[in-house]
Amino acid sequence: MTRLIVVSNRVNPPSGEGDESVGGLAMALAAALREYSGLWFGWSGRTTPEFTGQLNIEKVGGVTAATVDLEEADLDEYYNGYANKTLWPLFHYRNDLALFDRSYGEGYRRVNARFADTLAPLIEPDDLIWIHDYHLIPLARELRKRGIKNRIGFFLHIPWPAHQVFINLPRHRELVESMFDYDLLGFQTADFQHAFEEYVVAEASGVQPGPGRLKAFGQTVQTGAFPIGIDAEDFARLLKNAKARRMRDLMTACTVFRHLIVGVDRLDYSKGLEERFLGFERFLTENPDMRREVLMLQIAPVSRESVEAYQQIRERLDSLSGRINGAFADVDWAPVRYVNKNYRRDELAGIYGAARVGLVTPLRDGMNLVAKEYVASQNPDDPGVLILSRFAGAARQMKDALLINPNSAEEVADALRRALAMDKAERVRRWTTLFDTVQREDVTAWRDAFVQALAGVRQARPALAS
Ligand code: ADQ
Repeated sequence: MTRLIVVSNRVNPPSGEGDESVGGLAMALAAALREYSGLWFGWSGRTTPEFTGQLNIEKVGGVTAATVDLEEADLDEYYNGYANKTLWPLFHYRNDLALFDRSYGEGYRRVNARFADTLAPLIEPDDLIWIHDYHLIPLARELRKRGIKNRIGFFLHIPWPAHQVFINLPRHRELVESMFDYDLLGFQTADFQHAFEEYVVAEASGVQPGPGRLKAFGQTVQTGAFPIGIDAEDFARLLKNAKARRMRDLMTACTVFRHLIVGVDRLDYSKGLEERFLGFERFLTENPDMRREVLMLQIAPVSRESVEAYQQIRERLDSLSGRINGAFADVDWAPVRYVNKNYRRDELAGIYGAARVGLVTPLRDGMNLVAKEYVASQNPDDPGVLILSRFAGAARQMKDALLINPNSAEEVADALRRALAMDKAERVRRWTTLFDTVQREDVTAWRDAFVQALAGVRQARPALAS
């Protein structure tokens, strides 16, 4: 029987049906793994003085999780280094923040080789292997070197940058060459897929023998766009639970006579938080009559705190939220509520449900699930308005949102005014189309499309000589 092996940097299966602490993606992958009786492999989140390759195997909520500990140096060079200080900023068009350090590249290759050493013995001949994200791009190459001939697919959760941006990466050709050891390469949107293909044609004399087929480096891969979705049905269920209802009531109570504008993002410079605050500040300046009618809630849990660029964005946001409140607050009202906490999924659903505007303004984003979660949480009879950056992958599917350029404070301010003034008929019309897409192109459709495409590619490729 065909098993599915999912590989990602972190492994976090939910502990059971009612576990609302993990994200929707983890839920969907766990459901797929239960269906295919597969295995989820990755880093344990723990460090050890010396790498041993010792596997920790646990059954969590019906899913087998196989994890391995890494050394402190692996964490510095592979995770904080190459993944989060080199690839993440570069792929999000922040070449100014990208750090290129030989030790990072070495750590990245070393950890991918270590993962391959540990994973290879677990693989059976019929297994489908699905590798996730920028941390693990060269993993297929490492597995092929160890004689693995199975079908291997890769899905990139973040953008694939334009050719001229990507070539800022030292040894970019080597990284792309390693991607030709996959059978299937999945991107969030056709734009990212085409940017990848364009690079291969321009830099590696690639040819395209047919739609979604790309030949270079003596190999042929299949490429495709697989826009990730959310579990919309699950959101509808969550909205009915007691925690979600209590949170919704709480938020409604603190915004009596006011409209709630909500943003929910990991605290990351790619999410456009600073620009969002500046856009909101401009809205307050330009619309004195509407000032006391709004409250902006920004939820932004800190992430990647050991990376300096993340410490800096945190300081800037602390100062900016203070400045806006200092300038506009009154004895009974402050315009910005800025919190750095994590919430359960049902609590988030309740918060989204109480918000008249969902403000999702990343400067670059592979997809952006928050935009979809906001839509899924609205009351169909009186829905709120989604304001969405045109630079989020989600903008490709969500054309009935108010699409804006997040770098323009003017556009953010104008969209806020328009959203707050929008009549119910227009809100319902826009929301109905958005919700239809979110529901149809959900996480199960994404997962099944990818797994079926991978299962459909030709069987067995020759292993590489190591
Ligand atoms: P992220 O960059 O993390 O994901 P996003 O798609 O918005 O971005 O997903 C964030 C998730 O975290 C959402 O499900 C959201 O609900 C949750 N979250 C955010 N703040 C939270 C809080 N305070 N408490 C609890 N949960 C919170 C990467 C890519 C994206 C891509 C996804 C999936 O960068 O572009 O959409 O992977 O492929």
